[in-house]
Amino acid sequence: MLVDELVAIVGSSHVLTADADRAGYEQDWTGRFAGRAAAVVRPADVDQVAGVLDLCRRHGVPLVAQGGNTGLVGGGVPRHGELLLSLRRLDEIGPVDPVARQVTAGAGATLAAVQAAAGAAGLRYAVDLAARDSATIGGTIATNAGGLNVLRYGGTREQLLGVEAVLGTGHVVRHLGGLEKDNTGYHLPSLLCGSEGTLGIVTAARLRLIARHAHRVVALVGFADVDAAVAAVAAWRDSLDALEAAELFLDAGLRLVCDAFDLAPPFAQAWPVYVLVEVAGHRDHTDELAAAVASTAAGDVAVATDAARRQALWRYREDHTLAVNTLGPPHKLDVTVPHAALAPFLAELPARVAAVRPEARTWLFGHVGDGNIHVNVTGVDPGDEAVDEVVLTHVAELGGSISAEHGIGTAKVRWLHLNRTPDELAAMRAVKRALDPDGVLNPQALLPSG
Ligand code: 2HG
Ligand code: ZN
Repeated sequence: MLVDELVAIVGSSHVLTADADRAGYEQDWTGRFAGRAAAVVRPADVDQVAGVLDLCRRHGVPLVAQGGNTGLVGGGVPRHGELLLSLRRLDEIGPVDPVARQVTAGAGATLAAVQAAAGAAGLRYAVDLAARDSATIGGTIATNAGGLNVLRYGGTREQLLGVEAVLGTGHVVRHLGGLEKDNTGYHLPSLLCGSEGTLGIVTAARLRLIARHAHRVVALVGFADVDAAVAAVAAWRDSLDALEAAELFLDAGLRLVCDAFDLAPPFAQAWPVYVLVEVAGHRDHTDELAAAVASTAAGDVAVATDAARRQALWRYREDHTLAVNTLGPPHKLDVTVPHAALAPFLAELPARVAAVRPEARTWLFGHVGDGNIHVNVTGVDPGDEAVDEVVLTHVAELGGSISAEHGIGTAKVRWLHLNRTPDELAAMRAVKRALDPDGVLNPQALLPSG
């Protein structure tokens, strides 16, 4: 009956019920989180999304929204038999307004497609991340995705001038005028951004674009230890106004990437810690970057200005996710650590993990410029949460965040209380009840039941 009603809304070719058709939507990219969807439905526009949501409310059917299925916290797959609503068909990108520097993109447009549209108009979209070819605008809004350039431009929320969304109440809100200054009440885009599909389903967004810089330089720098690397990044954050990214990885991760993808290592000598730093501007910042690197305790340095060589250096960092997954589904603990605690955190964490699971391997990499470390742990069963408990508790004790940029999803619900007070959780539940009164929107994600 549900399927018949879905077919009436979106047409039979967009309601997937056969196992083979549904499989790609039912399991997350890492292989850690999976479920069996009631069905997969692929609406074409906001009216069809509203129709599906209305159906879910009438029948009390829970619903999980999905974009490119690149989420890493089990928030976009039907782990509890929900209806899976894929937004990928809503992939239209409107004309770029080069004067206001804005574009309207459908929820299903990929980050790469938005970047290409912005690029064709001589502009750029500030949010960039390794999964750019699959990750969608809707998914990045749902999770308030961060990525590589947060230290200069902020995360997704900072780029969001307006959204179109179907709320759990059934109301369609649409505020896509793109006025930079617009203090006319509650800022629903900010509320929906990071709400992980629990309050409404974003169907389109008005995005701020930024200037495309003519000069871009990447340096990969080896360091003898994490103290030296973290101190160097702090110095660069102060001295380099054109700093776009500061990424860290360790020697073991580099070797894993080189082995997995048959890459030559960057230097003849191995260094315990590597930092990749990128600057970009309307003028050439190469000399400034070289001077900034020389003034730290840097070891070997590789500098790249042309696109191919820059990309080759980035691969050592960006391919960590793919390389780690060759070892089996990892536990992904995406955390922020206060800058002052970063060096001891990185140095001591593997031992803390080994104390509870000696067979585990800990991989540390991430956006060190904004304190965001991607703790990946392999060699532990997907359902064994002992390591998650140790790492997240430790991060909270340090004053850090248990989710820097991936969200809470279903994976971290039981630890949300480490970062949020009972009063904050009560306020969030009140918002949830107001905007999703029937409790159909991603009910297992984000908020612990109160
Ligand atoms: C990245 O920064 C992504 O590459 C994925 O956020 C991180 O694989 C991860 O843990
Ligand atoms: Zn990341």
